[in-house]
Amino acid sequence: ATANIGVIGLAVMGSNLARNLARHGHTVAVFNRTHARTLAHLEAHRAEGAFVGAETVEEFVDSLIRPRRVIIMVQAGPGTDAVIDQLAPLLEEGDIIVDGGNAHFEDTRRREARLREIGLQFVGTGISGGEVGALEGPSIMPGGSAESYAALGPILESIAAQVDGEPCCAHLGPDGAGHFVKMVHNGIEYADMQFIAEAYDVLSAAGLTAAEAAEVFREWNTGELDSFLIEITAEVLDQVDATTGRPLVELIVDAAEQKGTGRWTVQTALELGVPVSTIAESVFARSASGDRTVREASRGVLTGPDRTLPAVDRQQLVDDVRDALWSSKVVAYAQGLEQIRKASDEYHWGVDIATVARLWRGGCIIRARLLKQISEEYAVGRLATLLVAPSIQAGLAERQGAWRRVVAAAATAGVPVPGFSSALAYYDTVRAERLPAALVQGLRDNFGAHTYGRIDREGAFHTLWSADRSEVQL
Ligand code: NBP
Repeated sequence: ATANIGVIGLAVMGSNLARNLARHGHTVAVFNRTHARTLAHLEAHRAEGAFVGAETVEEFVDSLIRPRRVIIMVQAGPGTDAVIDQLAPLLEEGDIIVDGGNAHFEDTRRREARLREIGLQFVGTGISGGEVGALEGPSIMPGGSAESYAALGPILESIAAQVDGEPCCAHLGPDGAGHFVKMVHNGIEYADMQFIAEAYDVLSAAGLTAAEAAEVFREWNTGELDSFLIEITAEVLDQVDATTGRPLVELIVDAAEQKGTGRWTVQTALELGVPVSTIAESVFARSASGDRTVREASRGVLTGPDRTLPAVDRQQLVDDVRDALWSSKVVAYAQGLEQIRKASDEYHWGVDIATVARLWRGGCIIRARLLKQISEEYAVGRLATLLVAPSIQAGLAERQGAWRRVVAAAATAGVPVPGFSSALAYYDTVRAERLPAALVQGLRDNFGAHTYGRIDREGAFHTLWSADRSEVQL
């Protein structure tokens, strides 16, 4: 046996991850269900490092030195279970199976528990950065036991993205912690993209062409909004269709698709009782965009303003939209990180939020300059919410006038900004002295005798609504 790590599944992600490992001096055993893919991988990339190709799982396992470390990069779901079922009987106590696919954290918890029973370590790991990241340095979010991380961490850290000399890879907590963090990463990615799309929509309504909007995003990318998604937004907006000469973005069907990790984030948040309203709005915005029947029935029938923004100074509008984008983004991070904190408490994972933000600074799709600031704020101490971290709170105070102007102008002009407005509504909700939830409680007591608390007395109270309307204490 010569290989210190193995990769099963050589589609784009697995192949690139194996190449990244080999380029960093690791001897990588490679196996794919369809052998032709293994041969193609070896043929194309043999010169990049040391690969040991295997035709059978048995051969693959035999080529690994102990403790064996196997990264599974196959289609998430039944594919992962099929590979585990083949692999597990051939492994020995202390060997480590890593699942680098986009698994649901509950599946990871189930697999970890089952494999632990037979003495195997199972590490559910989030890997973000797409195919380029897998090759050049992804953000890696491993769960699993601390013991498995001791044997695996140095290898993963060697291939992860590096920011300020630190790898974007660290142990996050036991069993499903890594995949949970990756899931929320994707949820925040949905929100980030929705905010960017709304920013573009408002700029378009103000008369900017796609090329002019691209220039605005390029400019934003040199400042506080500096991030991968803003960078590629400029690239997409700048793309001109070769046949028509029109901006490509105007020719793309306006129905956003999804693979499901955003939905998982929202479903899980509902169960944990964490309001991730910006992420939910982003998932719903995609669904609404794809609802052809409702859109066709409504277009031209439901009346409203024609997207004409009130005449404003163009530079002022661009700056306002930038501030609305920054503020909304901060709210999405606050909500997503709060979801991770709640799950960590619920499952006793002990996830360090500063570490999560640190791992996201490089390699992944949501990498952004802002994450350094967020990580530093969480490193100072436990925050009830990111929004009250001193530098963030000050940033929001400074930008909220612009944020409100954008939401108000968009509403007046009939430009939908569900992300910006739900972020602002959340901000105003959490800072409110009093909320109309008091009336909701009154209504619940009226029709269902659900009782309410009082601000001036301890205990649960009920008004006898259908009798003499006196109040009883329960
Ligand atoms: P795919 O998700 O397209 O999966 C293809 C691979 O799965 C092939 O190697 C295929 O083998 C293998 N496979 C399947 Br399908 N069913 C199998 C089974 N029952 N037994 C064994 N192997 C099976 O590949 P990918 O796009 O490279 O993604 C791999 C993982 O990484 C996924 O979980 C994905 O969610 C995750 N991920 C992807 C990205 C991305 O940008 N693409 C980013 C982050 C995470 P075959 O060649 O024999 O058909």
